[in-house]
Amino acid sequence: MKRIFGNCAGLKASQTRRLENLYRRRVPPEVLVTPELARDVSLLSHEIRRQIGLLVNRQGRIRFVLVGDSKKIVIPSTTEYHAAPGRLNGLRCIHTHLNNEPLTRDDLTDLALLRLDLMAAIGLSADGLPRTVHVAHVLPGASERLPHRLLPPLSPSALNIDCLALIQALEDELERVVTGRAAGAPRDRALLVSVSSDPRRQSEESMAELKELARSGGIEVVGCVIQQREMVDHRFLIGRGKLQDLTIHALQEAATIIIFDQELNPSQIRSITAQTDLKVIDRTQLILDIFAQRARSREGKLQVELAQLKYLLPRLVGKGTALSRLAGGIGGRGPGETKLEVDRRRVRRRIVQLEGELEEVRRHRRQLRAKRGKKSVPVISIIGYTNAGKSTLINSLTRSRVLAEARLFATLDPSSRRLRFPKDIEVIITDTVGFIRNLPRDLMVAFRATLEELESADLLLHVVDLSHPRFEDQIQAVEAIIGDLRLDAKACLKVFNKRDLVAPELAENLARRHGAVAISARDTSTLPPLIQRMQSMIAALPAPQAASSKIQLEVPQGIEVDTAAANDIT
Ligand SMILES: Nc1nc2c(ncn2[C@@H]2O[C@H](COP(=O)(O)OP(=O)(O)OP(=O)(O)O)[C@@H](O)[C@H]2O)c(=O)[nH]1
Ligand SMILES: [Mg+2]
Repeated sequence: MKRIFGNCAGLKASQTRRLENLYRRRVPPEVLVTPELARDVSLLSHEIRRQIGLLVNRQGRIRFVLVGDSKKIVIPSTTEYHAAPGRLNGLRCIHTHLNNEPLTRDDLTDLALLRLDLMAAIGLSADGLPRTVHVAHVLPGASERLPHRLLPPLSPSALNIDCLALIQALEDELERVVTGRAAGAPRDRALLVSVSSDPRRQSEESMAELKELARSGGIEVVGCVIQQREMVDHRFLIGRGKLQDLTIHALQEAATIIIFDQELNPSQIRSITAQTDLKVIDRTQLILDIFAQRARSREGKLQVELAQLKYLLPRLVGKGTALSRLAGGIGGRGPGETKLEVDRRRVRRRIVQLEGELEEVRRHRRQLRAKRGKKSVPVISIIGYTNAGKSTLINSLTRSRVLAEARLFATLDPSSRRLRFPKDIEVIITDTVGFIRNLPRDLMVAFRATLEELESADLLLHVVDLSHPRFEDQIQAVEAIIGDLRLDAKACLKVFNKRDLVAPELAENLARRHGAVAISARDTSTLPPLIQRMQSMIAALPAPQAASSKIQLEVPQGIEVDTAAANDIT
């Protein structure tokens, strides 16, 4: 005996039996519903004053019999009929409308959200017989909010529309739209969402950065939604209605992932995933995933994996699709090189193991630093917001080729170069991972080995992208992190980069106001004033560094950087 879904309370035994018997009926696959079945369902629905619904598969079998109330019907979550991207879910819904109403907004929302093959309402006449049949189907590639098309109302005697052919045509069209939009690339297509009570401008700027992050992560951004709310819905973060709109928006754009600008807690991720049926991640996870893509050295990989596992651990509860989506991250990349273990116990064990290995790395690095310290070669560390031009600068200074790219977090692994100032002054200059506003805590902790390198710096070069509209906020974000790392007592020189993109007087004024040197890292002819400042700052350092390095203060003509020594020393 098959179960009846919905509101059966108060029905007579004979009525329940008639409902159950509906499971035995068959519908020829090519017709919407037979006139006899339409009539029987209508009369029963009229008798119990409740809507009755049938979910029929493509073989014409009735898979679900539903009972609602006089106004609506609720479709159970048909997880076994999950629609793959570019497909429909294989079920058509045929239900009764007691007063011959047309399809409602709820009906059309169900059609789109559940990706039903078709949605039909049999409108009843006053005597309970079928009067008009309203049919709608999804409309592939539509751009309005509810992507559907209503067919002209059908008479109950003319229900032999060729459903299968129609459904097949729809699927072909859907698939064409999806693959057409995805241009054959298996890249993730993201809808970006920001929900906050911040001022609009702030949300927009933050969204712009999220977009850059997504782009750097190899994700195609198909839409951005900013919602400002006084009160934030704790379960979904975003209001229910808005979430439904979002789901439909995502369907239309064939999005595969939703990325939130705000940090989501584990239960928010789960409920939004369940509701939208899409991969859901937040800004933190996006950054972690980018790091995972970029890490090249063993140390970098260990650190990223540790950060990812620490982020995931509290989010690992139960099993199911939400979990596997969570673990997948962007493009299904697991942490580091190893496939993510979703078993919490194993995750914990792995965390302990990684921490041990990283401790080993740190010890090794401490020894190296100690050795370097004895030789007393001054160390200059380049720091700054991601994409400020740090790697470009080290390349220009040392004529080497550290990867520099117009994407966020191009550099993860630190690299050091020898740099010889004019007249034999030698320093070590290091390039390192870029900073970002709200750097995820787990990352800060995991990257301790890398960041500790900064402790041995004698001078920090804080590179700033002067052409960025929010460069002052970026300076602040970097200074906050320097404070967190307890490096604020170190000598620090601000380097205002990309001055070629800014009006010359403005660059000079800003630099003067901030005590910075304005340069263009791409253009070596702009570097001499910087080299001069670095030299004098190194010279001014307290002993023993300054004493033991052969610093020359005067700048010789035609400053040249020793290229022979520009070799990687790590
Ligand atoms: N116009 C202009 N572009 C620059 C200048 N310096 C760097 N860039 C560009 O800015 C982008 C980022 O440069 P990178 O050197 O990779 O920046 P980074 O600070 O190392 O970035 P991450 O390693 O990602 O944190 C690249 O496309 C560079 O070509 C400059 O002086 N002028
Ligand atoms: Mg870099």
